[in-house]
Amino acid sequence: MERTFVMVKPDGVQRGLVGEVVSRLERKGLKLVGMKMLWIKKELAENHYAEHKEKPFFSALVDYITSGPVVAMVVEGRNAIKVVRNLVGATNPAEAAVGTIRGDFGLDVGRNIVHASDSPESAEREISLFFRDDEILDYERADEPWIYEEK
Ligand code: DAT
Ligand code: MG
Repeated sequence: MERTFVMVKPDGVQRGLVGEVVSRLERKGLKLVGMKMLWIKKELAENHYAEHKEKPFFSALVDYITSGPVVAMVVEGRNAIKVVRNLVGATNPAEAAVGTIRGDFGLDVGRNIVHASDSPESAEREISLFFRDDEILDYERADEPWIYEEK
C-alpha cells in the first residue's frame, strides 16, 4: 500500500468542490487516512512548492495557495500516487482529459483545483509537511475485500 498527499486548493474550496474531489477518491476505492482544513501560511507554501522557487509563476502560486482555506488529505491505496495523479489530470486544466478532476472542472493553470504528490519522495515530504504521525489513522475500510482481490 502506498500513501499520497492530496489537497483541495482554495479555488476548489470556494467553488464547493471539496465533496466532489473526496467523492472521486473514495469511489475509486482509495482510503482517506488523514484529513484537515487549514489556511496555509506563506512559509509553508514556499516550502511545499520549493521545487518551483525559480519559476516565473512562483510568487503567484504562493499567493494563490495562501488565498483561502484548503483541505489537506492523506490517501492510501495500491499505487495511490500514480492513481491519484491520473484522477487529477494534467497540470493545465485546459489540456487535462475529460473525466479527470482538472479536465472536468477547470480552465486555468493558475486555478487547477487540486494538488497531488508526483512521486514517492514528494509524497513522503508533503505528508510530513502537513501531518503529524498521530494525525494519520490506520484502519480497514469495510469494502476492502471487494476492492482488492488479494491483500
Ligand atoms: P502539478 O500541480 O500538476 O504537480 P507542477 O508541480 O508542475 O504541477 O506545478 C505546481 C503548480 O504550479 C501547478 O499546479 C500550477 C502551477 N503552475 C505550473 N506550471 C505553471 C505555469 N506554466 N504557469 C502558471 N502556473 C503554473
Ligand atoms: Mg507538482
